[in-house]
Amino acid sequence: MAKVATHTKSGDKWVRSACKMCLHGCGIKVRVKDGVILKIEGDPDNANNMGKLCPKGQSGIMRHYDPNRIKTPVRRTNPQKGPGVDPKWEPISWNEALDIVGKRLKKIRSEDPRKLLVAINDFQRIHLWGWGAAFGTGHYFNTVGQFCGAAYHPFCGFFDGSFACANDYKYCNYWIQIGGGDGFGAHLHLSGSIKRMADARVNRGLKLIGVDPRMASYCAKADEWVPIIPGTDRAFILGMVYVILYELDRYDAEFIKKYTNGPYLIKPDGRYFRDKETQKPMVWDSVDNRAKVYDDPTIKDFTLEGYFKIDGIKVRPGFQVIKDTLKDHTPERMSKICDVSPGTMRRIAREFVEEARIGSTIMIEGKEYPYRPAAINFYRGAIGHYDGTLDHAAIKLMNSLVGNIDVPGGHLGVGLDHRLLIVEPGEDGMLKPQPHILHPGVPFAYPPQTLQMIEYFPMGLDPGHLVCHNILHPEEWGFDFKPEAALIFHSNPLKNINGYPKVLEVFKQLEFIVAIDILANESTEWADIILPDHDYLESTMLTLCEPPEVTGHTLRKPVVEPLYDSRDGHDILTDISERCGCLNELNGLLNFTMFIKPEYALKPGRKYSHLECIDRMAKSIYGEHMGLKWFQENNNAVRPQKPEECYLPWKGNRISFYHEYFLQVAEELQEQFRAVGREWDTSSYLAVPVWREEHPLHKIPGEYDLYAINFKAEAMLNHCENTTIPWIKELVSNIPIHKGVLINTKTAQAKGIKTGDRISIESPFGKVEGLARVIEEIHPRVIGISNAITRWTIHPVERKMNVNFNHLLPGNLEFTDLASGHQETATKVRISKI
Ligand SMILES: Nc1nc2c(c(=O)[nH]1)N[C@H]1C(S)=C(S)[C@@H](COP(=O)(O)OP(=O)(O)OC[C@H]3O[C@@H](n4cnc5c(=O)[nH]c(N)nc54)[C@H](O)[C@@H]3O)O[C@H]1N2
Ligand SMILES: Nc1nc2c(c(=O)[nH]1)N[C@H]1C(S)=C(S)[C@@H](COP(=O)(O)OP(=O)(O)OC[C@H]3O[C@@H](n4cnc5c(=O)[nH]c(N)nc54)[C@H](O)[C@@H]3O)O[C@H]1N2
Ligand code: SF4
Ligand SMILES: [Mo]
Repeated sequence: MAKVATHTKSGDKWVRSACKMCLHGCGIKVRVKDGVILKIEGDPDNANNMGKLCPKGQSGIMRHYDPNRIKTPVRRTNPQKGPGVDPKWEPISWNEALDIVGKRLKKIRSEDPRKLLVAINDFQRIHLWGWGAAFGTGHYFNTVGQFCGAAYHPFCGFFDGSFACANDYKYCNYWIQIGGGDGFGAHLHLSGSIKRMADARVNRGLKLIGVDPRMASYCAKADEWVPIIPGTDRAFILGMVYVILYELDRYDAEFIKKYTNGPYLIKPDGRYFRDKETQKPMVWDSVDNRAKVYDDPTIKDFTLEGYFKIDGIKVRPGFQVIKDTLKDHTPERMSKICDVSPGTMRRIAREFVEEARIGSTIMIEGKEYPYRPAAINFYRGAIGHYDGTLDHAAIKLMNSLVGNIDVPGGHLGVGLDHRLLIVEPGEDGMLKPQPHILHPGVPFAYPPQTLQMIEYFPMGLDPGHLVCHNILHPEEWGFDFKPEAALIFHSNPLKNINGYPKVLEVFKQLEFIVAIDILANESTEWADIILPDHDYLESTMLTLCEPPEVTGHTLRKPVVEPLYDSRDGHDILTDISERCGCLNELNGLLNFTMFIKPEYALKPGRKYSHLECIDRMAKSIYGEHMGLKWFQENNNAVRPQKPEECYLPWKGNRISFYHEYFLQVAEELQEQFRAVGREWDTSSYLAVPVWREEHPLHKIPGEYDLYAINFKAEAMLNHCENTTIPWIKELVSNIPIHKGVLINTKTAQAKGIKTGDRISIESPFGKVEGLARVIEEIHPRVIGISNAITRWTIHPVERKMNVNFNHLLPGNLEFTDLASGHQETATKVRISKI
């Protein structure tokens, strides 16, 4: 690859750094002349994005020079607060601002730290997310997790020690994509994945099937678009699993026997049948025709199918349990739920199995691996639902059936960071479940200490959408405190948490809000004090966040001097910590969250700058010679993952095929609730994913005749926080899907609605208004709302279309996946012309 020139002939320079216009930190080179940024391009010497840069990355220059940036610390002078109310901020000095914040938070900390809500969300500074724990509070006041990853990350960690997952761009030939923009519009490392996907399609003719209620960009470019009813993807998948098990009878038996617990014998109660003496799970050896412990070296063949009676107990292999459980999930029955025809399910299932080439192998760097070039990829749309854990489990099941998990061409685990997949031996010959890669699991407590009740989601991520409900209804779970202040850092809870009326009420009740941001947004507009952060072109951080295919950090570094009187957000938080008396706790936290080794550990009683912390982090990960200075000179340590890092990485431990572990966790949870005399529904903690009729989305009364979905999976959008950038505004203003509420032609005709009509959209939980946009490319029973029309901030560039989707969602426990904390992200609505 060509080396990036650091100086051009004219004397101006190109500086290498990392992008932060979304979380993924692509390598960039920035042209700077006389201290002014002229252009941002992708860095061809960064193996992550290979010189590519998406529209968001291109537009960073306009974010940097946005005249509306917060330029100094400011204090609110308008005591009135509300959506669109001018805060009348006045500049104050850093010392004064920090003193006000420090004094207020110190008081709260000494009285009851749980009275502070914390919303810290910067994915490129994940090490700061736990700051609340250092302060003494565990509340998670936002929705990162429950809107997108709650039914995703913990399950990935449980399943194969990963944090995320993606199909293998290098070898996959048949790619089913469900409710996620990978390779086209969003999700993991867009700039690189677009290139990888394009290469796969052009060079290998990769076939793509897109499954989405609307024709998202990945569906428009796919070989086939399968429109589907929201929240029913599991029915579609299980219909195909039925075809594989009962009609095609073709699956990768060798993979299931060798690498999973599919052959472990299961008792009628769903739990492992164990050897009396050793307590090890047993399997059936079909050659010797008897049960043996799973690791008995004399096993000649692991049985997957059949029924056995041992000591009077009826047992069957996990595989057989799955097969039996799904015997009524016929394509005909599933079709009635998801509205995909049985014929389509049968055809796609057949193609999938054929393309998976079960039994074939491939040589990579001298080692032979199974070769399974067909896989299902997915994200938020597929699993962002009540029972999202079961949605995820169904997809993993179909992938596992063809043996494509973590093998060339298949469905690969993606790590959160340089640790890649966390592979440790667990119990019973299994890989150790790692559901808590973001932060350690929170022990059971009653009453709960966190307003999101993470104590009750041992296999989940913080359901931040429960915070506001619990503040407003403390009696339901016995909360004996009331938050009075919030610290908001790189976050927009008022805009992003569902159940908007509840969130609004909480904002009204908060007495004091401090924000660390670069701009005003719907939430920071309510702040009493704003402390301006440097932006990404002025600051330093080592970044690496859920990269498919590669690993290694890239250094973000200042390419110009800060434009204004801002400071690095990390240092601001350190100063606040010192003033409110939790500096030692912060240092302890950072040692853990920045992977700092004992020899570089931050010590109590001292303040460390973010640069010192980054230096210690780099040395801890890469060795003494690769500290901050090395990265300042060399920019990145990104390299392709080695085959042994991503293929068959489990070091002899089996992965879960039959999820006995979930039954175990549910039993423990039930015991804990029984002990405190409360009830909790664990009926969705299942070892086998099934379609469950008790889905509150589909039970919303028939007068709400349409489903409503929301999407952000478009290359130019980062959530929608960047619609305040003129280039992005221009782009979205010219693309029809961001011009109004998407309604199918037939549906619009039946309701007498035309493009441009003002319509009301009403769910059982809230009502909004918007302009209709009539299109063909959406399921007739669904309306679609782009995130780009959902905002109302005071920023002068924003379009303020304010079709606030989160107003339509309930923000409560009833619409929450109790196995993961994921909220139901779709709803049902009725619409009418105004
Ligand atoms: N470009 C870009 N990349 C991003 C982000 C970004 O904002 N922009 N954000 C990052 C973050 S935090 C996240 S969470 C991810 C989000 O990445 P994605 O999951 O890709 O994004 P979404 O747009 O939320 O949802 C994806 C798709 O799901 C569809 N969908 C909605 N409901 C359903 C359903 O019930 N079934 C099916 N099959 N599809 C459904 C929507 O129409 C949409 O096309 O991307 C990350 N990367
Ligand atoms: N309706 C609806 N709601 C959603 C979603 C959806 O698809 N639809 N998606 C959900 C998902 S998946 C997620 S992850 C969450 C995301 O929720 P948030 O994490 O709240 O995400 P953003 O809206 O990107 O808000 C981040 C804010 O950070 C600020 N910011 C930007 N750059 C910097 C910086 O350099 N320093 C500092 N200090 N601040 C900065 C900006 O003001 C921006 O508004 O939202 C969820 N909410
Ligand atoms: S994918 Fe994200 S990090 Fe990469 S260029 Fe685009 S906005 Fe920047
Ligand atoms: Mo997200």
